[in-house]
Amino acid sequence: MAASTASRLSPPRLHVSSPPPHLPLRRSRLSPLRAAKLEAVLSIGTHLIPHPRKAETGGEDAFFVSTDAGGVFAIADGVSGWAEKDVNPALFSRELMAHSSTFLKDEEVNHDPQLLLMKAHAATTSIGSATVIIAMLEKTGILKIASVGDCGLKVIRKGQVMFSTCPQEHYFDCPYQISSEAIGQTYMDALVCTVNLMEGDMIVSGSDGFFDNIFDQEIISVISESPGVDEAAKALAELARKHSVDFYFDSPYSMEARSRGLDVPSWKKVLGAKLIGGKMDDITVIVAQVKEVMIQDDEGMDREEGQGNEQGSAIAAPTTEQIEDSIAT
Ligand SMILES: [Mn+2]
Repeated sequence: MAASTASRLSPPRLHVSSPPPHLPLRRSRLSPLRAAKLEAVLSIGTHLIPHPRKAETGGEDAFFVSTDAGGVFAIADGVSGWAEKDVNPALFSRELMAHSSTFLKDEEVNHDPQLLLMKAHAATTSIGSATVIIAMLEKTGILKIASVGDCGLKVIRKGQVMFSTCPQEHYFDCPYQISSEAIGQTYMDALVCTVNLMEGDMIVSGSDGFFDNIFDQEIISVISESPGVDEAAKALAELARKHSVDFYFDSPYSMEARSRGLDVPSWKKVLGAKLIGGKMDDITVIVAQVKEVMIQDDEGMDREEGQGNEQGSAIAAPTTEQIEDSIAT
């Protein structure tokens, strides 16, 4: 990416209500009849490792990826408390992702992740609730995000985190959630933002089970050592899983718990005990790299082919291989 695109280095802006400006990523103006233009696309890798005790059922996280526009991905994390009411928490998150995938090309959605969330939520019939994040890349390089709860997304540029979403919660361990019940949140409660991306930027998104068990510096290090997005997603998920079952790892989760005043009983503290450890949970990681591809723009007509993004649209529960991974390790 040319240094002349320094304007896109400006910090991400919160999206309020007006539509984001559609700045061209970079455009060749050699010929009005047969111009070539550059479009931004995502190369996406995913990995899901269920909670160790939920390996057989695949856990309660769900996600999907699509090549629609410049690339789309989403994660939903079924709230596990529903199991106490004899409701399978995976049903709601999986249905929310299935509907999100279905409504991607809906005219009213119009490539707006918040409206996609509205439609997908309205279509659900399962009982339950889920945290959710949806991210869509426009071909101009603008990433649009809608998130309810504590799934997260970070953008890494040149070895530094240059953007990070903030979790939404009612209180510690009780995130905002899209729900089958009126008491839950809706698309109107979503954190909505846009980020201008550059070629080479890496997006790392995940469920809380990922970000509760890994530090930014570890993410940056794994990303820099991985040959591709698939390998990066797998390596990140496996590192977070390793930390999640480590009673002695001082995880982001345990640090956050202490900062909220949670602690071991005082008689244990006298003996030197400290509230530490990872947090066992389903772990979903999506890694996406921003690439520019040259599109022949004949007579001003946009073409969809030749995006260089080989992935089709897919809704995912964990693969058998991933479940076996989590059992074996
Ligand atoms: Mn979770």
